[in-house]
This record gives sequence, structure tokens and C-alpha cells, in this order.
Amino acid sequence: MKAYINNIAHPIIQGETILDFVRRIEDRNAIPTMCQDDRLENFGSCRVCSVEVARQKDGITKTMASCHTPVANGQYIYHNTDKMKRLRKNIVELILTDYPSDKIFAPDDKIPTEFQKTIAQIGIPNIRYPKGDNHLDIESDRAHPYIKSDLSQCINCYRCVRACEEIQGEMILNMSGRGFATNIIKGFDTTFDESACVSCGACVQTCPTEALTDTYETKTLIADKTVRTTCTYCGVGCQLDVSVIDGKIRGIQAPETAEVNEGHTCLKGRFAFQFYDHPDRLREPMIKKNGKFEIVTWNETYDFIATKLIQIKNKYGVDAIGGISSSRATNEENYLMQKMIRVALGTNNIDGCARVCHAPTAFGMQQAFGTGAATNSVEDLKDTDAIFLFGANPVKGHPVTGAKIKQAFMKGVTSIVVDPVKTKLADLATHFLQVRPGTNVAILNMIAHYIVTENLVNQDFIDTYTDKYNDFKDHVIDLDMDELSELTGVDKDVVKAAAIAYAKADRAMEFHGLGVTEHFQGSKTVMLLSNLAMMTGNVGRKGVGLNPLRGQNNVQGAADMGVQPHQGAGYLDVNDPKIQQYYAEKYGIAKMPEKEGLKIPDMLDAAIEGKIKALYIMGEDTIMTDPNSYHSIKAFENLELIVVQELFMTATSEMADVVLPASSYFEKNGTFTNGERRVQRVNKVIEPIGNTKPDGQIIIDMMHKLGYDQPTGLTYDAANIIEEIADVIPFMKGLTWEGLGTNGLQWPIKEDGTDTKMLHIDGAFKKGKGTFHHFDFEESPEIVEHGANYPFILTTGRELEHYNSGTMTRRTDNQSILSKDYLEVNPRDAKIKGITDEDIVRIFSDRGSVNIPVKISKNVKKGILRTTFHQPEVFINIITGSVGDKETMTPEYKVVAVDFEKV
Ligand SMILES: Nc1nc2c(c(=O)[nH]1)N[C@H]1C(S)=C(S)[C@@H](COP(=O)(O)OP(=O)(O)OC[C@H]3O[C@@H](n4cnc5c(=O)[nH]c(N)nc54)[C@H](O)[C@@H]3O)O[C@H]1N2
Ligand SMILES: Nc1nc2c(c(=O)[nH]1)N[C@H]1C(S)=C(S)[C@@H](COP(=O)(O)OP(=O)(O)OC[C@H]3O[C@@H](n4cnc5c(=O)[nH]c(N)nc54)[C@H](O)[C@@H]3O)O[C@H]1N2
Ligand SMILES: [Mo]
Repeated sequence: MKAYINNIAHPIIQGETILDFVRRIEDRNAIPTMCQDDRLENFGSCRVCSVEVARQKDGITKTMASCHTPVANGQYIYHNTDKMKRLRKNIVELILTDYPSDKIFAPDDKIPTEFQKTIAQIGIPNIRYPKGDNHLDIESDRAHPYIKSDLSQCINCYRCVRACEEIQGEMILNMSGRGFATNIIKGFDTTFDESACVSCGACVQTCPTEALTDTYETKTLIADKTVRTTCTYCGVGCQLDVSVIDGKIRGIQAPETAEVNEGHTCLKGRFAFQFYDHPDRLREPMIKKNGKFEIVTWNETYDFIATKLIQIKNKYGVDAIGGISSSRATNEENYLMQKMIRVALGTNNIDGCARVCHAPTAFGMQQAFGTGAATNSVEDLKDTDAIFLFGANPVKGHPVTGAKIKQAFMKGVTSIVVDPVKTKLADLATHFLQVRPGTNVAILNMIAHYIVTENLVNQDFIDTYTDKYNDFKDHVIDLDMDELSELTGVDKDVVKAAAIAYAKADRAMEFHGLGVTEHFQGSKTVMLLSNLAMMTGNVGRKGVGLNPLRGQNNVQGAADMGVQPHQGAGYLDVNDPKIQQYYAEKYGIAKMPEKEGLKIPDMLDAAIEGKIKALYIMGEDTIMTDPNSYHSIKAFENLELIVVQELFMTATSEMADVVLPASSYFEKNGTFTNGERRVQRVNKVIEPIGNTKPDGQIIIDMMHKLGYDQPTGLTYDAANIIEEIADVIPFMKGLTWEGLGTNGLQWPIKEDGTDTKMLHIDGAFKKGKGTFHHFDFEESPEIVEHGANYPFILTTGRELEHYNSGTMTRRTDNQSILSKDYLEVNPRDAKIKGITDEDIVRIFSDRGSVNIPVKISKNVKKGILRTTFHQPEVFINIITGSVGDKETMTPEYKVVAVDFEKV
């Protein structure tokens, strides 16, 4: 028996439970538990963690559940008395009466479940009670591709029900029935696949038995090794523990120690890994000969490309070559790619997917604040009073952050959503402004107008830290609210209430997405969002700021590394002769290219004009994901050389002259930078598949063939490249492979390795003073030019299950969960057009037409249509247009003038 005298021998920590306290003083297994999970609110239902507590040594003791009793000064805790041991045995024995007898011990070839460990810790009891039959005969559910349930092993601990609610913010799982007959149900007592389950797997991960498992049985696998790495999908940057047996990936779990995802992840990160050794993976380099791809050696491929590039360079000049880099690849690879284009070839024609994504965020925030990245961290959600979500749907696009935002909404934080679509978060929000697509500038001017007229500005902050406020104020005061209300389709009182709610919050956080950037007035919208934060003093503190939900796993990183035609690694201006000299010295060459490069849309136009002759594309499905596909195809057809470095044969690789098979993120080392500027390690899990090579190796080999030898050597090693990056990029001085540890570092990273959670602290803007800009709403040329003939506005976005071109997710069981792109149509429009659910319609614009199945939905207003762009069967970008953001050319995927008809 052991007692702890809290306030004398061991000071207690505020907020600790008795369980936390004993675990801290002794060890994690000091008290057996069953219904407890660190990530969940303590529940105290199973009583397995009971301890005896007295107010004085050897005084009268009371039995308490240690997991939900706060520790207090003066308590004496007896946690392993005979009485407690008997109690725990009794509880477990009772549970075992209704539990399969062959599941009490783990077989030799499996890791014991948590419950099996608890049974072992408590000591195998004799089961004295009669066998129950409440759970044993519940049919198992195997309909879902990833999650299966065998409720004969359910011990009614409620962990799955709580995880579903508290971690994911869904309420799919519930308990039904009473007493012994209580059991878990899904949705309205159906199967996982029929319920509204989002397949995140949080329930599986927490379940202490095998009542809920994934189909890979990851929890109980005895793996050869488990490697921690960073997810390849969105910009949240979840950490994953990948289990490997015999060189094959067998399952993924979310590490609870990960700062970013705290033991959670979505179905893509956890389950959608089967693409990696799919039979369709490109395994050999190929050159197209007489219209057909033929397998060739790496060396032959390199020689072919180098010869062609040099020919083109000699004949047309180096600016006839362009490069498109990949936000799916690592920082080191993106750094090398821009270096190859700039240094080994000699042009600034290098761009990446930020062009079609968040380029306006980088540009707009640089204008306003001086830095184009998120000002705060996602963890600030715990410290904010208001969340302003503008044109983003994180429940689908950034599911782990989305779940955190959903929790905050449900707990009653002030919540404002601006979106033309009634998303899940819009449905939960206190204020939902359902704008007409493309009218962001108008609605933000309205919000600013009301903040000014209601006297809710933070004049102190404005006077001390910002410039040009008065011009902005005069501009918005004069605007006609009735006119703007008409334009946006949102009642002015609804806007006013939202404006007041935002401005009155002590700490308000803005989050924005592509609903902002993929527009004709994208950059302007970003500057107006910056204005809102500045005019209310919501910059430079915890729980505030402007937080773009950056898209790809490494889109932040690709731009940091210089994958932009106007800025090199570290955002230095390539037009500035001093900067050119800086880079030339760092790269050990005589001269850097002097002319700013072309953006992707410019490159495609230049190809059509015959000015660009070669494109080197690393990991982007340009044909499928850029707008106006026929235009892109026309551009590609005009090229003399197309090189595509890919995992799969995509619409883009099909058009290539040379295909280079790249290794996926499981097969290489490197780093990804998430949307909070957090550089995290990607650790190699398995050997490269087939004859593939990491992009970094391919680029180093190519540079060598082009006559530039990478100073770190001809063998690609991420750690060496990181050293070079730290030397070139001023705000990454302290970056090292070792220093990144398990949770990464947020830039700026000082020389001593300290990182930065928040930018512009206390109004200290990077550019000196924050700058206000002001703009009028302007109707998109898409509507002005085509609106009369094509009266519907189509907006395109994403679904949870698929990722962009779907190249990877379509090659996993996600495809069986969601196999189609649908067109969402308001019921009234459906009635007029005479269509019902699942009907196929032809949707057409000025650019072309495609066929697509319909889903009737009240989430879109009359006159508005919504769809996604994941399935090549539909190929929606055939109909999207070439209008883009005025400043950055980011395409306006969110406003497409269309019409449709039943086929
Ligand atoms: N599951 C999944 N996750 C992804 C991706 C994926 O393909 N699938 N892609 C990743 C990438 S590359 C990115 S960039 C991110 C994108 O993530 P998000 O930025 O969330 O992307 P979207 O869903 O395209 O658009 C966001 C929202 O903008 C709204 N919107 C459209 N037009 C307007 C408008 O005029 N005004 C306003 N206020 N809102 C508007 C849409 O209705 C939508 O709800 O997601 C990343 N994560
Ligand atoms: N209609 C419409 N179109 C859109 C959008 C929209 O909202 N609506 N959103 C746009 C946005 S925001 C974006 S970011 C783009 C995304 O467009 P893309 O960047 O083209 O799309 P992804 O599918 O993410 O990835 C491209 C390719 O990278 C490959 N890949 C993955 N990992 C690696 C790797 O390690 N190395 C190499 N070499 N290749 C790899 C994949 O196989 C995939 O084919 O789409 C844009 N297109
Ligand atoms: Mo994106």
C-alpha cells in the first residue's frame, strides 16, 4: 500500500485529477483504467480506476473514481489497497460475463488490446457470474470498407461515443437500451456505411477492445516497425504513425503526442494509403515513341530530356522553358526544382499550384502586413471568443481543424460563416451570410461600414500600428447598404449583426479559404479581410489574426522555397539586382536570371503563342485541375517537350513526351510546411516502389546532366539540402533536420533554433505599419460577358473523401465511399428543369460541356449550382473559365456562368 501526501511530499498541479497526479508521481500504469482516454473528457463510468481517499493519514477513506476526481491538497490517496484490487476485479469479472471467452487474452501474433492489458494488470478473475447474452449475439458489421464492428466485444465504456462527439464533433455513435442490454448504435441503428459517419476512425483508435477495429486491424498488429511521418494530403499537417510489415504498409494511426493533430486524423490520412503500391503506380521511366510510351533506362531518359532542353534553349532562348513544381512534394524537392529552373537552366519561369489556389493570400497579406502567411496557430482556437470563417469549408478540406472549429461552434463561441453554400459549419453558426458567389468585396465593405458606423473600431491600434485607415473609412462610410445588400443577396440587418458580433469580441480569429482567393477580386478580398483584423485590433495576440487555411500539404513550403516566378527562396524579389547577386553567390554561379518569370496561366498562353516550347512538370495534373481544359490541351499540343514527373498516369502525364516515375512521400525523407508555417519531418517508411526515385534525386540527376552539380553531392539527402536552405532563406537560419524533432518548428526559425507561433506580435508588422487598402465591388467579367446566355452560377469545391485530381484517393477504398462528382441543384431549379436525384444533366458554359449526375440540395440557393472536380469521368474544368484574380491570375473556379439541361 502506498499513500501520497499531496501538499507536503508532492505539490499538486492545478486542474489535475487524482489519476493524473498518481500517474505523474508513480508511473502511467499505476492505476488500471478502462473508460479513460487522455483525449476525452473524464467520464468516471467504469470505476476501474477507483482509489481510496482520506482527508488525513489513516483516517476514514472514501472510494472515488480517480479519473474524474480533482486532486486536492491534504488528500491521502491509497491507490492499490486490497479493497480496491477486489473492487476492480469484480468490475472486470462482471464485464467478462458478457464477453467472448476467447478474447480475454491476446493471441501470440497480436498486440494485446488495452482491455486485455487491463485484465492482465488486474489479474485473471474467475468468472463467478452466469454468462450473459446481451452483446454476444449482436451481428458484426463489415459493410464499411475501413471500419468494422463486432459488438460481442463491446464493454460499454462509451469511449467511441465520446470520441465521435468530442474529437470529431459528430454524433453518429450512441448508446441504446438500458442496463445490461445497453449497446452501441450507429446513426439510426444502421451500419457504418449507411450512417452519416465520416470514417475518421477516432472511435476505432480509442476502443479498448476489438469491438471497433479498422479493416487493417492496425491496433493489434505486431509491426516490424512504426514510422512517424507527416500526411501527404491537406495543409493541416497531421502526424501519422505508419506500421510496416515485410516492407509493406499495413496500417496508420494518429500519434497522441502530435501537437498538430493530437491523436486524430481524417479518413484520408488514416486509411487512404492503398494508392502507394497500386498496380497503376508508374514504376519505370518512359519516353513516348510514335505516340506510345516505351520503357527506357533512367540514363537514357535523362539524356533525352537534357539534350532536348539544351536544343530548345539554344534555338529559342531559355525563357522558352517553364517549370511547374509540386506542393505535394517536399520542401527540399521544391527548393531543388526552382534551383534547377533558375540556376541549371537560367529562367525564372517557375510556378506551382499556389497559382491556382492561395496566391492572392500571399500577395494580399504581403500588401497589408508584410508577410503572406498565417498570423497565428490553430491551437489558438482554444483562446478565442469569435470565429469568422470566410469562404472555407474545413470540415471537408481540413478535417482535423474543421473538427476543432466545429467543437468551438458547438460550445457557443461567437460564430460567423460567409459562404454561398450552407456548409455544415454554416448550419451551426450563429451568423450565416449566404452570399452570391463573387460578391466578397461587397459583403466585406458592408461589414466594415457597420463596424465604423457602430463605433466599434479600435482607434488606438489603428493610430499606433497602421497607415491609410482614414481613406478606407471614408470609402466605406459612403457606401449604399441597400444597394450592396441587393448585390450580395444578404439582408443588411444580418450583415450588421455579424459585423457587431465580430467587432465586439475581445479576441476574434479569421479563417479563410478558396472562397476568397479563387475569384476575380481575390487579392482585394484578402486585403479587406486584413482590414477587418486591423480595424478591430485583432492582430498580434493569442486567439486572433488572419489564418488562411492553406490547401496542399506543402503549398506553404513550395512558396517559401521560391516556387514563384517573382520571388526566389525566402520571398526575395528576383527583380532586384542586389538579390540576384545574393542568390548568385549562394548558388555559386556568375549570374542569376534577371527577368521575372511567367505565371502558369501566362505559360499556357505563351505556349499557344509559340513562345514557350518546353514544360517540366513535377507532380501537378495541370490538364485536369487548371481551368478551361481545352485551352490547356491546346497549349500542351503546341509544346516541343513535356516532361512529367508523377506517381501515376494522369491526364497530364498522358500528354507528356517523357514520364519520370517519382517515389511517394512514404518512400523518401524531407519536410512539409503546414498552414501554420510549421516545418515537419517526412520520414521514409518504405523503400521506393519499383524503379522510382525521390523527386529530389531526379532533380539532382537532371541538374548534373544540365551541367550544374549540386554542391551537397550527387546523392540526394534531405538533411544536406536543409542545411543549404537554412543558409539561403533568412527566416530559416536555425533550421536543421535534427532540430525539427517530432513536432516540427514554425518559421521564422532563429539561429539558435527557437521558432515562432505568432507573427506581428503587439502590432509589430513585418512591413513597419500595417496598410489599409480600399476597393469597390466589381462584377466578374465572367458574369458581365456570359451571364446573359448562361444564367446559372456554378461554384466548384471539394468533398471530404477525395483529394484534388483524385489521382491518389480514387485508387483507395475512398472511391467506394464516394464514387462520383455530383451537381448540387436547388429543388426549385430542379423542378423547373424537370430533373430528380441521380438524373444525368449536361452542364455547359462558353468553354464546353460535360455530363454529371444531380443531387438535389437546399444547401445552394436558387440560381446557384455546386460541384467538385475530383473525377475524370466528369472533368468539370472543361467548362470553367479563364477569368482570374487581377493581381495574381488565380483562376475564378468559384464563379462560372453556366446553364444545364437533362440528357
Ligand atoms: N478532402 C479534401 N481536402 C482538401 C482538398 C481536397 O481536394 N479534398 N484540397 C486541398 C486544397 S488544394 C485546398 S486549396 C483546400 C481548400 O479548402 P477550402 O478553401 O475550404 O476549399 P473549397 O471547398 O474549394 O472552398 C471553400 C468554400 O468557399 C465557398 N465559396 C465559393 N464561392 C464563394 C464566394 O464567392 N464567397 C465566399 N465567401 N465563399 C465562397 C465554397 O462554397 C466553399 O464552402 O483544401 C485542401 N484539402
Ligand atoms: N474546378 C476546380 N478546379 C480546381 C480547384 C477548384 O476548387 N475547382 N482547386 C484548385 C486548387 S486549390 C489546387 S491546389 C489544384 C490542385 O491541383 P493538382 O496540384 O494538379 O492536384 P493534386 O491532385 O493534388 O496533385 C497533383 C499530382 O501530384 C502527384 N503527386 C503526389 N505526390 C507526389 C510526389 O511526391 N511527387 C510527384 N512528382 N508527384 C506527386 C499526384 O499523383 C497528382 O497527380 O487544383 C485546382 N483546381
Ligand atoms: Mo489548393
